[in-house]
Amino acid sequence: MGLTSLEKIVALQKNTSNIRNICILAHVDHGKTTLADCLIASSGIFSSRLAGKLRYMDSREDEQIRGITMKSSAISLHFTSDGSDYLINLIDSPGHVDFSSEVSTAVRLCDGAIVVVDAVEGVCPQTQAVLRQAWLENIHPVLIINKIDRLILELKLTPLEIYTHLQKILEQVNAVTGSLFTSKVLEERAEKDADSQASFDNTSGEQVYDWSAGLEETDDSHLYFSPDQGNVVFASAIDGWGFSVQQFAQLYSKKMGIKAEVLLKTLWGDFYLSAKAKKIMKGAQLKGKKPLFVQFVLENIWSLYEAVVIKRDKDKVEKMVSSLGLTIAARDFRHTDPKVLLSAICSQWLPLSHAVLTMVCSKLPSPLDISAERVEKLMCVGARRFDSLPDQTQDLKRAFMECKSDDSAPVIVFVSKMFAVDSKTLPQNKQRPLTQEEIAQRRELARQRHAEKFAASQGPDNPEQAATGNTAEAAASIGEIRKDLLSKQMETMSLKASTPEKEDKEHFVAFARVYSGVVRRGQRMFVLGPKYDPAVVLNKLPAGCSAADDLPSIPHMACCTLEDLYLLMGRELEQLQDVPSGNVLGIGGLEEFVLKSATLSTSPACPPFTPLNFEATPIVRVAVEPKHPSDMPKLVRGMKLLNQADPCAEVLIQDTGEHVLVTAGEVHLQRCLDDLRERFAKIEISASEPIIPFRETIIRPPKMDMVNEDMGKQHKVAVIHQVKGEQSKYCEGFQVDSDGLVTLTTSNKLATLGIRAMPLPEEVTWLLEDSSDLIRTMEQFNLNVKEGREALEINQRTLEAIQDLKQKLETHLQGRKWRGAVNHIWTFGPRRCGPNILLNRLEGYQRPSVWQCLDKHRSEVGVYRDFDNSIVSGFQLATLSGPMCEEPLMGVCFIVEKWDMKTPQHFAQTHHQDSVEEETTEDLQEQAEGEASNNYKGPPQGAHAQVSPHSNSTAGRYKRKDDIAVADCYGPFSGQLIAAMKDACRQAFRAKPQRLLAAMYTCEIMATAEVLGRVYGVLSKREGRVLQEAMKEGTGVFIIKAVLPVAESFGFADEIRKRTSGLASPQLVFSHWEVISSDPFWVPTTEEEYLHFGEKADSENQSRKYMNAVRRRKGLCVEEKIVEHAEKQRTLGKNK
Ligand SMILES: Nc1nc2c(ncn2[C@@H]2O[C@H](COP(=O)(O)OP(=O)(O)OP(=O)(O)O)[C@@H](O)[C@H]2O)c(=O)[nH]1
Ligand SMILES: [Mg+2]
Repeated sequence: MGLTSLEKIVALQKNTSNIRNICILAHVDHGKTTLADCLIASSGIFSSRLAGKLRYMDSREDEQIRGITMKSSAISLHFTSDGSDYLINLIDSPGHVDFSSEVSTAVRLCDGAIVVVDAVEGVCPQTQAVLRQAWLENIHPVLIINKIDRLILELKLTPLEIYTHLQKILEQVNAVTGSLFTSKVLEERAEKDADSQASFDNTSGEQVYDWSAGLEETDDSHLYFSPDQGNVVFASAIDGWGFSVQQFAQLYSKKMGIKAEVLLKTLWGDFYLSAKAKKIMKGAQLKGKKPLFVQFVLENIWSLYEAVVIKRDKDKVEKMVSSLGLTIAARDFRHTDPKVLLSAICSQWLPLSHAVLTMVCSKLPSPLDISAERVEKLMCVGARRFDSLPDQTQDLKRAFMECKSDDSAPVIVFVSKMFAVDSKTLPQNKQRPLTQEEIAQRRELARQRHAEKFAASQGPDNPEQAATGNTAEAAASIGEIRKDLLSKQMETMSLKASTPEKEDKEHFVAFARVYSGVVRRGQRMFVLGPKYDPAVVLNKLPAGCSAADDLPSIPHMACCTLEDLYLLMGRELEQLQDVPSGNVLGIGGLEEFVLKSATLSTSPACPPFTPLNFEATPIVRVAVEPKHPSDMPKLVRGMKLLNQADPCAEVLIQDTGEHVLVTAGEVHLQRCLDDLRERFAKIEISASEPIIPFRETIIRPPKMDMVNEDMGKQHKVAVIHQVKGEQSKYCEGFQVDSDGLVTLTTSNKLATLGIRAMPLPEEVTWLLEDSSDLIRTMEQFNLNVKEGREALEINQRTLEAIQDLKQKLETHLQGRKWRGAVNHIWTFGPRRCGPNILLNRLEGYQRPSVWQCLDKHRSEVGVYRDFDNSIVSGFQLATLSGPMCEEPLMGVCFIVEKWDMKTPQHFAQTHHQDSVEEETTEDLQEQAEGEASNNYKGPPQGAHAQVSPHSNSTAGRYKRKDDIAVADCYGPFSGQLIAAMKDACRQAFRAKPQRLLAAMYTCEIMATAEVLGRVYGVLSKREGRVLQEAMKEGTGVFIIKAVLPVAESFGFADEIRKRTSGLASPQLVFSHWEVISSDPFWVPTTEEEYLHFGEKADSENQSRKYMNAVRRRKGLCVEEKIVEHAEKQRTLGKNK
């Protein structure tokens, strides 16, 4: 197929039913980019000989060098199938976990996905991740089992073994899909039940749930991958071949006279050809016969590989080529590398692009087939219900479903990421080759000029010419052409003049898709931020307004002009005038309006799309600074650009003033730093060692000491002793009892707090950690109610999830200590959604429950006590940075057991006997609150003082004198209470055995038996722990699953790769937080311990090492003995 012209692509863009927006997804190195090469080569963009070598979609230099894709990029291809023309908008995505956010940006814009699986490695962690992502976005997948050549050449399997191996891979993939499907059906079923229960709330008696019922009723056969369904292709992208079972069914039906439909159903499966009966029979395995797939398909391919690559049997190859009816160039036959001949034969016999694109066109949906479920999901941000959206917004669902491209349809566009492009690659700045017409025009011009010259040399009074009368005409036309030329020259000049300025500026192109309507160059659109809410805004805007109107400023909404529209062609961009619905496109000129992603629409009723599902947590952070301090402004600008150009990198300025870059992993970090150096900041920069996050927690008192001796009660006493000893250092005026209850009084002695810290059960901590979104929604609801704003409409599914969370907490928090705890939760922290709990155990204080969103009838009552908020804020601050090394807390429950507020009389008696003035607490508080709201600048979440329900009491006004002065000298009361609460929590925390939690990666390493020992060596050196080791059946490859602290992971992948000569390369994925068992404050106390660990005892203490490293980095004091054994040093000196 020849190269498709731009006009043709533009025409194809209008035929929505023949558009396929697809992405290629897989684990790293399973062959996505190689597959993309084959597909691109088939449309004539480059020669098919280069396919697999060029890796066209890996346009960055570092992608080519490292051999991994780092970003998703799109290309539009023209394909003809069964006489119809199709436009395939293909997106290649990266497979490395560090770039999984790029996969999310690709998946959002597509309707279908090609999932590639390596035939040797099978289903890997990222394969599961991408299948889940495709599932979450409701896009249809098809499967390619790639690298089948490796089974033949590397593993040397026989055709029958290959068949069994392929079957296993299919089973694995289908198992992943199956588990996704089951969880969804069960969820839907629960939802339905909840709905029906809600409608019969009072009438229904006891209900018995039959959870399996939903599964049996629902037909799921279409979901699975099966060669006979036509959604599986077997391939070797590197050799350029691939086939679906259909192709062979058609081939053999002609050859053998068996119906193609019959062959299609039996070619894959336990069927064999009975030579006697000349019939296809079932039960090949039982009877020890060759399955049809082996006999008709695999054996052919296998013998081709054998003849060409293994045996290099020229005659046999020639015979095969002629029997297949192929024509192979003589130079391919002569080539020394047999792979060249192989791919020449295979790519003619079973061209991969044909098999894949035919499957894509027939099995994957067009933009018109978008499902209602997907549309509703896209339109409902967070916990909102679709039917709670305004009517105008709900009407837009139709526009999504119709996907119309006429002018009446509202325009809806989603931008999934912004990517930076070199200004030279922009089509408007590129020097284009001249078109045929332009060349003709120039030729004509030259001819005319020549004629003119000739005429001039002949003289004006040439009688011959004057007589013809043509000169005037010719002169006129020459004049016109000249004018034309002049204007063109002017254009180029103006372009040139503007170029230097343009080159300075980084150009961003939005990676986007049109969901409805037609976008045009110069069109005005609304840019809707993720917090935009049409329900709030619509009534403020005039009906039928558009982005071109002069509108009042609305939060989270802006108006932009679409400056340029581009067709994305891999490494190139082509300029377009308009793009109809259903297409993927690039949009220029949005850098001022869109940071990373956004929704654009001509209708203000359009809701922002749900945010992208990012799988990876950015966890690796480094501080960056310019080599030359004067370059700081450039660095700041560069970091801003980097933030915009990367979907998941975060940049921030820490309290210390450091510029911090947060990335998903080591490879991602490297890429970000390279980009910063070479592209965005263009300066030399230095990056700190990665900053490793830790968490602080407490545990139950251990029963054994470090040498495994029973400790009895001695430890408890030691801890309390330690805390008391440190009292004077940290905070005055607190007491701690033998049980760990800390009592602390505010500086002005008006309030006393009693706080106790308790470790949360592990399950509760994980549960809270996983449910942070739910908790945030809940707390948002509570805050709205508290501040008297309109209650948040929470959808049924979220309510269910909250109910479920509550129930789970109740089951995990069992026992005397936790009785009634769930209903007494005060709040969560840090940031009101973290994995720590504040518990209310105050007698006589019933505050509104945190679970009030579950209480439909608002039957529960309760009033907030004054300064409730200060307690919450103090708790938030305490959990945000703990006493060990100012890292956030995790898994800690603080229990408020005492909160006394002294009356002012008492206060006055004790402090100012001579100025006894009567005053109510309320008055004092009222004033303190006033001050608090003016002065105190606490954390943004609700640090402002709570207005007490009875603070506006009509009690008489009293004179305030010294009392207030005393209160004043310690600062506003609410501030004091916050500080006291924070200190009390910290001391309560210290009264318990403290531990650090380390962030852990999981990694899955594939290694052959020879290098297994080395892999284990590296793992144990880096404190890794092997969880599982299994051998992949029939391959001789071991899969090792291990966990490894993030702190030890830097350079791990490289080290493994080096030690195993590149045979094993691990993928590190953040998995969880794990308690480091050693006590950072431990010192040897018993004789055995001295014997065992020595006097200093720091060799073993991993946790102290980590803690001190963090403290040093943060500039906190570190207790360490620096000079030891001074005598020895002296002796050394003497000996010299
Ligand atoms: N033997 C064999 N090797 C293949 C095949 N397809 C790809 N490869 C090789 O596998 C390696 C990875 O291929 P890529 O296409 O870059 O893989 P990818 O999935 O794009 O990798 P990422 O983008 O980094 O996730 C390259 O060295 C390819 O040459 C195949 O069919 N057979
Ligand atoms: Mg790739």
